[in-house]
Amino acid sequence: MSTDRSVESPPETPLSGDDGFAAALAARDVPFVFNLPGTQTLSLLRKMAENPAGPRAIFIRHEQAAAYGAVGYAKVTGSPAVCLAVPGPGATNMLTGVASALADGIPLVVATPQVPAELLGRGVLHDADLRALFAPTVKAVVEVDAPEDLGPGLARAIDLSLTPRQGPVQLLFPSSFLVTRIDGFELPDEPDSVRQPAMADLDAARALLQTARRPIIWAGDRVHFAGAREALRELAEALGAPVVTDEMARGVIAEDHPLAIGTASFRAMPEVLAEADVCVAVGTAFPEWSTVSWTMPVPQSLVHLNDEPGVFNVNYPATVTVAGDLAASLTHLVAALAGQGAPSDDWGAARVARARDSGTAAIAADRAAYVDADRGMHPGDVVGALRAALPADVLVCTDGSATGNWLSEESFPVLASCGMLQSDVFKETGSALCAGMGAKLAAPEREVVVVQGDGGLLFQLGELASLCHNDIKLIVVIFDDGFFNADRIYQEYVFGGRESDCALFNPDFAAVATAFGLHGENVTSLAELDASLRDALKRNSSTVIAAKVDPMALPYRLRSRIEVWRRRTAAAQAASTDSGRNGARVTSS
Ligand SMILES: Cc1ncc(C[n+]2csc(CCOP(=O)(O)OP(=O)(O)O)c2C)c(N)n1
Ligand SMILES: [Mg+2]
Repeated sequence: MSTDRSVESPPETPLSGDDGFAAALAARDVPFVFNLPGTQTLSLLRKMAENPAGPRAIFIRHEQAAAYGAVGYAKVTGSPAVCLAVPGPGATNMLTGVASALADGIPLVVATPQVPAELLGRGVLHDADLRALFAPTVKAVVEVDAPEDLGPGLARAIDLSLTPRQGPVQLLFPSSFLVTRIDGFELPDEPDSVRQPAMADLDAARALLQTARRPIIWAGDRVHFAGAREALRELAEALGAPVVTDEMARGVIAEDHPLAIGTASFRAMPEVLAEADVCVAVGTAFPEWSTVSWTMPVPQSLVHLNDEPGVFNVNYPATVTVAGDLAASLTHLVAALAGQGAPSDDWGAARVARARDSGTAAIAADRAAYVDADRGMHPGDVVGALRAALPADVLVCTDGSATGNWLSEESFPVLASCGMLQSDVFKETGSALCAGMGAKLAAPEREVVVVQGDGGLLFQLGELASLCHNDIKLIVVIFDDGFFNADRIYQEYVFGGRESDCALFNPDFAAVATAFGLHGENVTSLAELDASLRDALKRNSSTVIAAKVDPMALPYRLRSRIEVWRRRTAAAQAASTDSGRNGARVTSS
């Protein structure tokens, strides 16, 4: 504890718990509290409004958007924001975003004011056991037992969210603490959480890499959070190694760099991985989607560098592991391996160029074989039109949808850090608009474009109001295909079912946007789309563009998923015949 962080109550303006809360936000540079107001939180909101230069309350229209907004903010900055709601239903509405953050390892603080302890379980308004409800969705709970500990508790929760493995932390406190008078409080010092890599591990990594003839690098999103993007590029260049990235890490190397080969959903990837002899995995946990359900042939000689060592040996066994700061590890290896270059002539940039050519040829062959029944624009062309019109450093947010899969095609190379925000594990439909708000607040200087499905937009349609309310400019591009199309695709290819099971009743999207006071357009041709995008870029306020697309085209990435679902369905069907009757059990009551 340091004394200069202590605050005492001046007699003329007594302090209360919310002063501690606001002071902790300011001390830890947490600029945003995503919230939907309620009786229990109003005093804090007033306190924050009194200091316009301090942390800002972002007013959203459904608490789920508060959590998604904090996730979007953290995915760009690597730092936590706070999401806050009233006890009971407000808190439970945040659960999905918090659970998604845990799965993806994204830091945030979920502040859950609680009804008084003595009234819990008696049917008081908003009665719910928030500790139990959040327990499996957070990495830690900071429970505050005294009002003067509210600020220090929040500071502790913020710090904990950033320790490995990063994730959401719950701040649980009686709501009355926000208004309770206190004499003062003392914020803890920020811990120094950076761990340096061990020299012996780095030596082992270097020795293995010196034997490599066809090294490959597999990079995850920790590279971005660790500020190790430049060092990653330098290692790739020192080794002449192609770089594959996780879905969530797209942009940690610009995908037009001669050594950037894209994600595992690019067509040439399995072939290139199979040819590689040593893999350097940097800041990845090898999640399922990014490895196409762990079918990617990652070389058995695997050097795994990570600042979150809990992920070692979980999905692919490593020959050498190096725990600790990624920038330090990479910089050390760059120096140790300088000049090694690609030992094999047909590797490095030459191999990446061949992979790109074969990807382009495969896309062209797919398109030539495709029967265009004039059902709308081909989604692949829409993705190409987006890439052509949007700036190189655009920040795209997408979510669980066939639409998101189209963005994983080679036709949308991601050129800048955080260029494609999405969730890797939850893949929750409907989060993109809300994550986009957080992303724009994190990077106001960049264009943020939300690309989501027609079904997904209606999950959080009310957040269009939040764009106006908080003066946030987004460009929202809707793939209007008339379906929950990812589901329609599985229905057609896995179950042979009726497409009407997944058909949508859609509003007139342009009219909806206009009704919210935004600019809205429905477009049916690539020329219209291009013109709309260029106008939207010039506008200072948000635009919604609904692009009519053909639902029957199949994104490449979903083809491999269809195979996975077919296998899992067959296994489940076989299991049910084998298992006979073993009944159902009551496991809690
Ligand atoms: C919260 C949530 N509910 C349900 C799903 C299952 N799901 C996966 S894709 C999808 C369809 C999304 O439809 P739309 O937003 O129109 O995108 P499209 O697939 O049509 O491109 C659904 C419902 C999910 N991923 N997340
Ligand atoms: Mg759809």
